[in-house]
Amino acid sequence: TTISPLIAGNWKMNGLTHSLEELSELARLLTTGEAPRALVVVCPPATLLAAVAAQGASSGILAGGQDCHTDASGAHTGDISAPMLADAGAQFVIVGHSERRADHGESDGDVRTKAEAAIGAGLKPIICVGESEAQRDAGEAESVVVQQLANSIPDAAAQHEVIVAYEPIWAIGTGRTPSLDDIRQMHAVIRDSLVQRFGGAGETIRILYGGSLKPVNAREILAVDHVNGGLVGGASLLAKDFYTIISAV
Ligand code: G2H
Repeated sequence: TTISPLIAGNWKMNGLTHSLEELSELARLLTTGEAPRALVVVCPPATLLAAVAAQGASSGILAGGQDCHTDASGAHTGDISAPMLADAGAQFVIVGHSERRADHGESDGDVRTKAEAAIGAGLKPIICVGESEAQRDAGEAESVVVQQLANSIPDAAAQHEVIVAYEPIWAIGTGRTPSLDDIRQMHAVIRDSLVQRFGGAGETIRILYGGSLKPVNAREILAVDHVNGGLVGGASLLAKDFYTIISAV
């Protein structure tokens, strides 16, 4: 099965109005250079989502949210629902990023419910999993990730498009990445677990790598078996760097 690659930028809590100039530059690079092989997604802070969706449309840049509430609407001050993200022009939403799991105590069950809410609103959830450094050192990385997959991915993934992002927590924003063999091994384990649960549909789910993906390491990491693209944090903030990563696919 060939899966079309996807590169998503996660701006996290970075980005003011002037950041849209980087988006314009990315659009210029994407439309003047060779057409990218990868689908390109930008997940800005919610304040910029509608602008990114509108401005990205002409260059094929798709917009995504960084989180959504489990409910569609209601008395949840400060939260944003999946239908709101869709209304603002998003087609994707990241759920269960390790920073959400850590900062907001989100459990696998919460992540699964958010992914269901996303699917219900017509969004494609990018469901994040990944082990901590202590778990890797204890030899538990694979069992932890398999457990997170089992509990964070909704059954609806058999009929609806979902994306998995493997982000080892110790590689996030640290400049450290797992070895190519470790990435190959983990992505194979993730693929097996998706196929075991979802059969043929599990063969087609994209598995992204995330964690200190940069222009200097993108080409080799994105070439690893069952790495179907990347989730890029820091290096997605500069158009030039993000474009280099997109072009490395
Ligand atoms: C991992 C990644 C994007 P960074 O969180 O989600 O961030 O590329 O900065 O490590």
